Amino acid sequence: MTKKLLLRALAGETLPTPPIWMMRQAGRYLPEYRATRAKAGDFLSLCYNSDLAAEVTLQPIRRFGFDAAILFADILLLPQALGAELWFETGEGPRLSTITRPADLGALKGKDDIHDRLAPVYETMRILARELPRETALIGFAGAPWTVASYMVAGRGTPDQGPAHALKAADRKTFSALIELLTEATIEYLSAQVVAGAEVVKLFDSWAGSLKGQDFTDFALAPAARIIAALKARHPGLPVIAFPREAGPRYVGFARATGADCVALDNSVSAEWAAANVQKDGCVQGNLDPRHMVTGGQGLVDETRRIVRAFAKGPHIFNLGHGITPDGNPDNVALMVETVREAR
Ligand code: 1CP
Repeated sequence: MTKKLLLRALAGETLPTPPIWMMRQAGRYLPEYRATRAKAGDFLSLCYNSDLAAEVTLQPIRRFGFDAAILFADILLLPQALGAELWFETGEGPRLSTITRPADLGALKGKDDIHDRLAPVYETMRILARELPRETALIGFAGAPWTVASYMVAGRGTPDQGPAHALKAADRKTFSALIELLTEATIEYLSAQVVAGAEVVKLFDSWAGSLKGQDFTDFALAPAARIIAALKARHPGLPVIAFPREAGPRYVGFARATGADCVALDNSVSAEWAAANVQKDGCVQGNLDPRHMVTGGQGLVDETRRIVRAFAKGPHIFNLGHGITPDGNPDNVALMVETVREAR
C-alpha cells in the first residue's frame, strides 16, 4: 500500500497536490454533527461516548474525503482527568474550577492517574483506527501546557489570558509547577492515544501568541520540546504537528527548537513569508482564513490557489489558519477541497 498522503508530507515530501484537512472539521457547521450531538445530549457526553464521537469524526471524512481525521475530543478533557471540574455553559463556552493557589494544584491528580477518565477517548481512537478509509490518516491531539493552563487558571476562555499571566507574575513557582504537571500528563495522554491508534499527534498552543520574549521560550518552546522528545523516544518515527498560534516571528525556527515535524500556521502570517522563513525547515500546515468558509465565492478560490502556490516548492498540508466557525457553509468547504485538488 502506498503511504498516506498526509504522512508523506510530514516526512518532508513535496507533493503535486497537498493533503488537506480542516481544524474543527467535525463541528457545529455540519447538520449531521448537530444531530449526533443532540442524540448524545450535550458536548461533553458526546466526547465520552466512543461510538458517537467516532461517528462525528467520520462525518466530515464521508462528506469531503479529507486526507486526515482528527479524534473528536477537547483539549479540556485532560484538566478534567486531572481532577478539575469542567462544564460547558450553553451559548458561552467552557467553565472550570480554578487553579490559583498551591493548594488547588496540590489537590490535582498525578500524571499517571488520568487514564480511567480518558478510557472512552482511547476507545474512540481504536474504533477510528478500524473504521477509517485506508488512505485517511488518524490524528490525535492535546492542548499545549500554556494554553491548557490558561483555561485552568482563569476557569474559562479569556481574550488575553490575563489570569494566567497574573499568576505567572505573582507566583512563578506555582505557575511553573502547573506547567510541569501538564507537560508530564500530556506526554502520558498523547502516548496512550498513539497506542490506541493515532498515527500523528498535534499540539494546540492556541494562545502561544500572548507569550513574549523569555516567557515564549520557557512556556511555549520548552514544554513542546519536552513533550515531542518524550513521544519520539517512546514511539520512534511518530510525526508531530505543533500549532503555536499567533507566534508571528517566533514561528521562525520553532520546528528546529522543538523537534516538531510540521508547524501549523495561523492566518495572520502571509503564506509567501512563511514559505521563505518557516517552510525552509520542513513541512508547514495552513493557512486559509476561516472566514472564507462563511463568505465563499471567488475570494475563497483565489486565496486557496494563492496559498497552494506559495507553498508549492516544499512539504505542505493545506488547512485553515484556525477552526471553522459554526456559521461556515459546508458548500464552501467542498469548494475549498475541490480547489486545492485542482490547483496544480
Ligand atoms: O457545542 C459544541 O458542539 C462545542 C464546540 C466544540 C467542538 C466541536 C468545542 C468546545 N470543542 C470541540 C471539538 C474540538 N476541540 C476538537 C475536535 C476535533 C476537530 O477539530 O474536529 C479539537 C481539536 C478541539 C481543540 C480545542 N478546544 C482548542 C484548540 C484549538 C482551537 O480552536 O484553538 C481549544 C482552545 C478548545 C477549547 C474549547 N472547546 C470548545 C470551545 C468553544 C473552546 C474554546 C473556548 C474559548 O476559548 O472560549
